[in-house]
Amino acid sequence: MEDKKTLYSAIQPTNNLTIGNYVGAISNWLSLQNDYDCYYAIANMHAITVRQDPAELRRKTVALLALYLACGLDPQKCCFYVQSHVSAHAELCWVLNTFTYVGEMERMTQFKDKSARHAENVNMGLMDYPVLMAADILLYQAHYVPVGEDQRQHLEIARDIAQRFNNIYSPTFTVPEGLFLKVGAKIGDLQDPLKKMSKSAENANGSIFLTDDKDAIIRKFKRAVTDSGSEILFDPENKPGVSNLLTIYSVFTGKTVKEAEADFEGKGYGDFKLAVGEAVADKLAPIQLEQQRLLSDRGYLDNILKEGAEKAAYTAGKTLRKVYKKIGFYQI
Ligand code: ATP
Ligand code: LTN
Repeated sequence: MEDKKTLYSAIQPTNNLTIGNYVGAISNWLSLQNDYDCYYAIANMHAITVRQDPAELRRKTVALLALYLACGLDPQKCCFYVQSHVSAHAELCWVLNTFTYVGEMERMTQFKDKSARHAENVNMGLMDYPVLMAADILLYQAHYVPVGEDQRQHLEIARDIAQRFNNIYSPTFTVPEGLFLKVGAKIGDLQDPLKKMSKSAENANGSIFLTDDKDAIIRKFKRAVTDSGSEILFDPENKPGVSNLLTIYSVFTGKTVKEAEADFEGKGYGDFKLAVGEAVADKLAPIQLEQQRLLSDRGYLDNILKEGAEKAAYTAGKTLRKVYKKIGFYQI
């Protein structure tokens, strides 16, 4: 047990999750939970970098825990906790800020995107987002961080900050590695497959939410853009729409992309889109039911979060104390 490597990841409790989050993050976590010491956080401190309604943020926080469990993540194997319940995150973030350059943060793609989208509220937190994410990861001495492709740049920064600190003092942080899926690390928007499917996209027809019912799912897949030609082949460069749908189909049915292609040999786009929609709807229906069932047992969920916060605070506290000692914070 003791020699398992540590794995860390988190999702923000903003909006409803999309199948992009499911495929890029949660489906990957599921396959890793048996082999690693896993920490899966609910990143509510990251969420407030864009304005949130307080009641909704509270509701979405427990809903996300219920979703983690409904998807099959096991509280016996994983530590689930809410980021704001462990004060070490904010504390280490402050220290790491002094090892991060303003120019580095200004160059982050997500910062540029989000500042353009929320031009009325380009707050310091939005810019500091990657440093808080580095603090999350480094506090747990995580070896691996399974995330979608869009987080690659943030992970690089976390590695840079860790190495910078280790070089100035002495080895303190494990330098984390990203774990990206070969297939599914970037699910495209159904209306614009070159863009990532996003929780906060303007056009809701491009995203399938995990809360969507079967009718909505089938309708959105039927409207999904495909490519010229009529063959159903995996070729992301020339057929981004079809390849995106094949990826989704393969993850939701557990088939390889080759097997998925074979299922649709000689078939038309109409049949194909319907089959993808049905595969997704069939997989999501029991998850949705289980999430609702879990949400009616708030005591059980709160208990998981309480135990999770205790375990997380213990691990994070050890790293934070080491850091405070190395940088010369007076201890009593
Ligand atoms: P928002 O659109 O509100 O910025 P988001 O959809 O990017 O949010 P996050 O909470 O930022 O969601 O990300 C949660 C996880 O889902 C991360 O690991 C991220 O890389 C992954 N992810 C998000 N979108 C996709 C996608 N389209 N394809 C694959 N993985 C994704
Ligand atoms: N920024 C991440 C969510 C996140 C995260 C983390 C992921 C916050 N802290 C630490 C991995 C490790 C995102 O997916 N948008």
